[in-house]
Amino acid sequence: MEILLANIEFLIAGAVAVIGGMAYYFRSKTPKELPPPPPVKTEEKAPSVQEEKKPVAAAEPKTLKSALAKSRENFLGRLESFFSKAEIEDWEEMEEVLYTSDLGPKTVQDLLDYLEDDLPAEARKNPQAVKEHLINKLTSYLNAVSTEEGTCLKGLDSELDAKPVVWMIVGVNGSGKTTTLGKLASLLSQKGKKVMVAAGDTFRAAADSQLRVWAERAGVEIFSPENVSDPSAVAYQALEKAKSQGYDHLLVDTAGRLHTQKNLMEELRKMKRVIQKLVPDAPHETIIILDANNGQNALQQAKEFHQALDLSGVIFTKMDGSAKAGVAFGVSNELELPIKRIGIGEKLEDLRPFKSQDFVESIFL
Ligand SMILES: Nc1nc2c(ncn2[C@@H]2O[C@H](COP(=O)(O)OP(=O)(O)OP(=O)(O)O)[C@@H](O)[C@H]2O)c(=O)[nH]1
Ligand SMILES: [Mg+2]
Repeated sequence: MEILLANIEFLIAGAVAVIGGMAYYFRSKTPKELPPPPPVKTEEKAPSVQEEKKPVAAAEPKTLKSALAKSRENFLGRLESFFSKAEIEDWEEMEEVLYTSDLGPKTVQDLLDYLEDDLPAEARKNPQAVKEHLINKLTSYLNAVSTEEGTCLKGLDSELDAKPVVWMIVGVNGSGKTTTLGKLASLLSQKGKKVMVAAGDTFRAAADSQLRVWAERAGVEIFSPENVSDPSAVAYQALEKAKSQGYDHLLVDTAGRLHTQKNLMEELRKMKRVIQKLVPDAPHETIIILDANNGQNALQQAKEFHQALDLSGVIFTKMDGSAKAGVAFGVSNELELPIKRIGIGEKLEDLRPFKSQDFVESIFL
């Protein structure tokens, strides 16, 4: 009996010990019961001489080559397997790579016709000869339209005998119209021009405030009447005001629209007609903003907007990070539209002049 009782006592004591141990274990693991971290006394954190904040070096301006790295990889990278061999063995495979690039089918066909006409069959096996001819031809498409005169923005890169110089900025949704317009307004303002921007995007609720931020940043006037929902009316009233108050430039922002939306494209035509009632030779610049990420679709957009509005040029945005910058060759060759600037980032200094040679070298060399 005594032995039995002693065993029971022993078992109870053991169980208590185990339960106690478990309770301690779980308590110690419960986060809310962990002691709070000791308060950090700021005076104790005074930095040593070595730790003192170093002045942050100004970020290096982006280079075109770094911005175009993905397009380079996508274009040249895919062709490199042909160009790096001793001989081009599979011409058709190379054709396929070109057709699946962002040049657009017409430009690829033009290129292939040129290579076949200009290079004897033997030379077409020579990777270096083919590469050289390909690059030269692509460069010639850019050079033909993006000349110094072609890329010139009126009243910014050259003087224009018009007051105000009227700009219409158009394109599909989100391509970068308002941002680019803001950058252009800043550049004009920095040149000492008296600039007004008109909030012709009456469709998107936040459009007005976005344009206002850019106008403030650029130090220019914004025209954004309340309760006017017709974008043509905004453009007309803005132009009346800009004319009567001696503005040098009026930049009209517009709502994004798909090139396939007939009624919205008609709305832009109407805006242009209305502007011309006050200034017959305006708009002096009608620029489509194309997102370089859209590749061949951007080519289609430019085609339709050009048909509707007779564009004066193109600004490609988001060339940084796009793998489809090759579309610039297609736009130049098919539409013969000059590329007036390229956007390689969101900052003002990221709107760069377009230089054919630099562009080609950044992609191919
Ligand atoms: N990385 C990069 N971003 C850009 C560039 N240009 C514009 N963006 C960005 O693209 C986005 C859209 O720009 P918006 O200017 O609002 O485009 P939008 O065409 O006016 O748009 P909607 O008025 O809605 O049709 C914004 O976040 C811009 O900062 C560029 O060159 N590079
Ligand atoms: Mg906008």
